Amino acid sequence: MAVDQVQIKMFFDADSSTFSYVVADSNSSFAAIIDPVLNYDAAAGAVSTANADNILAYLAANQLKLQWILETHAHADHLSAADYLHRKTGAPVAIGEGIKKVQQTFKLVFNLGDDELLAKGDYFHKLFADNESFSIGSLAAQVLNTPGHTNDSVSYLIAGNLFVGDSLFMPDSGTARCDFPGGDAHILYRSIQRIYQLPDETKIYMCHDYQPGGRELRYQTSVLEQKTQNIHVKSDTPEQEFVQKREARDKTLAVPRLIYPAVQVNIRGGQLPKAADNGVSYIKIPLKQR
Ligand SMILES: N[C@@H](CCC(=O)N[C@@H](CS)C(=O)NCC(=O)O)C(=O)O
Ligand SMILES: [Fe+2]
Repeated sequence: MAVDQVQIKMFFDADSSTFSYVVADSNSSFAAIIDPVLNYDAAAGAVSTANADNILAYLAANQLKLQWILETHAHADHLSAADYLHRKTGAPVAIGEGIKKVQQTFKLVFNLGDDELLAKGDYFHKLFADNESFSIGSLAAQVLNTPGHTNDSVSYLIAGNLFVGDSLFMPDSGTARCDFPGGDAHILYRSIQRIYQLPDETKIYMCHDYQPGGRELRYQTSVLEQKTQNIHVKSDTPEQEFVQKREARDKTLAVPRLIYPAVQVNIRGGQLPKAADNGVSYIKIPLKQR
């Protein structure tokens, strides 16, 4: 299959420094959306859909038919627009089956009843197993489990293009944090070794870029560039050295600004918590007394 059948369009949410993508098969006009962002004004508790509507406008302008809404993981820093896009298009929302573990963890954190969350992959239409194949029109796609940042992190390999979520950042930023519940730097190291087994020319697409030193925004790199230049983990970096670096950096990071709303919505596939009897949906914040 010719790689130039793949059309990749990047969308950037400046508020959370998140990249979303539309990946389309130019032969069939079928497309997938990866990691769409729902706009959220935390102070007002207001969600809106400017980002997602922008993606829908791109699909319409290019006469693309949405076949999949793919999440690389349950994000902790922004809300997902997956459910909004599902309601608009009917396309299924898919994620790695590790979401069950993430749901189990946060079901306890937020004290959710079975009527709110069963933690069995509910709210998602498709749970991918490791190595599972699927297609976007005539494009072959494969799911690689790449946990470590979260339990449910996967990478999507689509015709030589790898969408890694937060398993890797651009080489000058290294990797994502591993200090969320279920995160583990040892496991992330092994996931990255798995990515480094792919052909050097495999293109890698980021989910975030925080523009270290104020440099220009970058969202694409390659396996070779990562193996030779990643500041946390090159091809010959020992596991222990990576783990030490990663855990030391994690100690310096603040809790993401939107972690509570993001996780509560994203473990439900982007649906807001079920409305209370007054018709209003609420986000919970577990309080700690220090
Ligand atoms: N300041 C951002 C941080 C977001 C964040 O923690 N991002 C995760 C990925 S979900 C990460 O790995 N960050 C690494 C870093 O900031 O070095 C926020 O509050 O939203
Ligand atoms: Fe993340």
